[in-house]
Amino acid sequence: MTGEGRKDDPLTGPVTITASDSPDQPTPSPELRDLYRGFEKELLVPLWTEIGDLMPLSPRPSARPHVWRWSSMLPLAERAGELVPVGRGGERRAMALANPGLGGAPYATPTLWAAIQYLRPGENAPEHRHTQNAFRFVVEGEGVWTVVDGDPVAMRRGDFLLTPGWHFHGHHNTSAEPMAWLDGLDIPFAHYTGATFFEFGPDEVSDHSTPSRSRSERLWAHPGLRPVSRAERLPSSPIAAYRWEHTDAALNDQLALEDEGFPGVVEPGHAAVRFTNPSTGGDVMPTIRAEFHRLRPGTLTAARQEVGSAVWQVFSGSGTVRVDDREWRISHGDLFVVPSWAAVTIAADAGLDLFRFSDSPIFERLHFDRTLMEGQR
Ligand code: GTQ
Ligand code: FE2
Repeated sequence: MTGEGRKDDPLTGPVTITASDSPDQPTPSPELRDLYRGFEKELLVPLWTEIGDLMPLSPRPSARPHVWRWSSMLPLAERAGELVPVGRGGERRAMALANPGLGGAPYATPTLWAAIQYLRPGENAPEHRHTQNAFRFVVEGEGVWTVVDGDPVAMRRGDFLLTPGWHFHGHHNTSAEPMAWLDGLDIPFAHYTGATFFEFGPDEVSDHSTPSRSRSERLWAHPGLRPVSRAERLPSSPIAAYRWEHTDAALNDQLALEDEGFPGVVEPGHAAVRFTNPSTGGDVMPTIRAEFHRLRPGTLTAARQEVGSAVWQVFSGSGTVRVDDREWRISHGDLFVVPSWAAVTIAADAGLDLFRFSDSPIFERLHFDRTLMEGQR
């Protein structure tokens, strides 16, 4: 809505409903002005003044393409480690990406939260559980165990770890080094839709043991195998940790097969895997899709548009990313946001590994999903 700005009294103040840029607006008249004043008094908004914003020909999201530099975020996280305790109340020393198009809210996109979390040696982030689905991705370091419903899960470089909604979780750093990692959650989606519940758990994580594999992995993380005793379709993946060695090997094999003349890659020089829920074959959690992409040296991906938003993090290598009319050089740890329907292309220098997460499962479930690949217009 454009116009004069709302004054306190809807009866005597200026009419703020204006014809804006939509065609076929009625001719201004004192009667029309009274009609619009009546709408305002009754908290009604006529569609004919709003249609351009509400029903554009293609998505016009408020979120903007943006990049956050790991080299800028990490020193701030370290400083927060010195100045800000972690414990009950704040719960986590997590610093969220605030998309410049979302009015200062701590949201990377309208649906997704992305944050750098920081835990110093010996520190303990208390247990809690919430409706929101969460994951961790480890771009560097190790030494923290996240305890998910009593199951201690080691966090190491390259690992992708799950904390699906309503599972208790706390983190503790048993090593001599601080550790920083990426958190991804559906906090904005849950917040807007009024779907959030939260419960405190013990102040100390329930189990301080440090096994290299979690119980969940021992039960569920064997390729192509599921325990026969567990036949149900679970809403979220029961695998608490997807280990880097498996992700790396899968990507290496895709590229090796391409060399041998077999199909399997997304496009020439572009291998990718999606993390899945072994009980369904679908996405790891109801609201979040997660993938890992590997580009050979010199690969340029075809432009791709998709309904729904995504956040990418560079794991290793360097390159250039273009999102609509924005372009950035990217390297280790850098995060960038691709808003809904923005066209993204990525070019690798001497190879590029990227982690990506998105809200696609929401849109697919609602049949709002749509994609467009360059050359298929
Ligand atoms: O680690 O439990 O970045 O609850 C935001 C909310 C991390 C967590 C975040 C959380 C957590
Ligand atoms: Fe949490």
